[in-house]
Amino acid sequence: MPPKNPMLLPQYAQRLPAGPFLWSPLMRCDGPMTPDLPRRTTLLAAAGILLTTAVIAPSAGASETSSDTVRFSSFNASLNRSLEGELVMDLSTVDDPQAANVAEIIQRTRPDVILINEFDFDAEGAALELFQDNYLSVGHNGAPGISYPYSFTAPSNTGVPSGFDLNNDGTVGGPDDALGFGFFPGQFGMAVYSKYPIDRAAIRTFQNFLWKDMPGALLPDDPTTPEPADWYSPAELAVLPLSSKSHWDVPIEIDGDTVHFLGSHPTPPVFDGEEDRNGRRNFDEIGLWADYISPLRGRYIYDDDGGRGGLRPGERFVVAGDQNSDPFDGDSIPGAAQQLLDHPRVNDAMPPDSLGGIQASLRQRGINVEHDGPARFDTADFSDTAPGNLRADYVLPSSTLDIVQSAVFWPTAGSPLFRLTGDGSFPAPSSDHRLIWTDLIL
Ligand SMILES: [Ca+2]
Ligand SMILES: [Ca+2]
Ligand SMILES: [Ca+2]
Ligand SMILES: [Ca+2]
Repeated sequence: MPPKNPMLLPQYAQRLPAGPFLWSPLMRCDGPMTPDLPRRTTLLAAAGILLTTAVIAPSAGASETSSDTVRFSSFNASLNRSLEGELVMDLSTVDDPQAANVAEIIQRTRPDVILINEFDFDAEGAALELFQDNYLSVGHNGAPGISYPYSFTAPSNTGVPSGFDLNNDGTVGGPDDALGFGFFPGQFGMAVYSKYPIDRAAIRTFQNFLWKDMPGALLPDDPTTPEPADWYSPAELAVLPLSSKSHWDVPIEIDGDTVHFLGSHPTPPVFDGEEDRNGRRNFDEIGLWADYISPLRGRYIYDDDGGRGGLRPGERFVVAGDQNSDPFDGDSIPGAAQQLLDHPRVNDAMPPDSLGGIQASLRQRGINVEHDGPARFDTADFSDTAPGNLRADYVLPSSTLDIVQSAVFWPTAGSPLFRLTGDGSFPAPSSDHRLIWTDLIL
């Protein structure tokens, strides 16, 4: 079977078993050890970690972090609603079943620092507060409540009218002409909760950085005209931000050390035409963080307060979020996720994984069985016609941070917690994405 993504093979030849393969539970136990998982002596041992901490543990205690590690997490929780104000209404009660399931997943995995994607933004921060008070603080089905003294949210480009016909369908208005896809301002926004203090004065946001100001930006081309890269007019490029939501650098203060928590949610690389305007934006949105963590390459970047440049050399960071790009499968531009995964300053030594993801792939079949990427690393349960289940969500620490363990919260079908994720059902009990976490030693 020819590789679907020939561009990927040179980069991955050293890190994965040769040739196309399907990851099965048998291989997981007996197959070749991939050299990118040095801390796991056997895959069976990895399975044991998952079984005891993430998948079937009925109490939260088993997945509690030890005192010298910090658990960073990313979760596209689908806490978005169809109408402005609807999420605040839902969270004003204690009986929204989806919000309760999302909260229980967080309670059972107990992150210290978490980025939530798809959390509708409101200017008062009401949803942020209500989710804490009415859901996270309230125990669910035996999982104890969890309290985050620190939190952060900020406006998102989603649903903000651009005033232009960005999708070139001849009319102006609607979600596809907004600065980021959305039906109202702030839909599909983001939120951060933390047990550790946030250095609020040092937070940097990149909501307004213009796509055209990225060197080598992959600006899309209108294929019906001879001019290159002209899908967007100069007037449109003068207002079009790179970030479809926002990019945040949220410094977390952990026992005297600072870890820059880098949150974003690049646009899905689909829902467009031959010009691939969303695939190209997705690639560059991922690339913004890749440049930000590269002291020289990041010099062009400006934040929403006019501050210039990226992270200083030696700064520690964790990139988190739904990047909407799997390194092997799906529709993103080949190499999009690898901008971070193969970055010399990024530690991708122990990707979060799960037995539940393997089982889901084998159970749901469809395009999943044709995937090149190992199902154990999948984080999203998408349609099995296309694109199938993908590794879309990431918690990527800097290479100066050591990973102790990591997991995808994807319960196996026999687990009592399977009810929290379901099986490709729509609407999902919680989300079509899974929470992932990584324990780090500072
Ligand atoms: Ca339009
Ligand atoms: Ca053209
Ligand atoms: Ca699926
Ligand atoms: Ca997959």
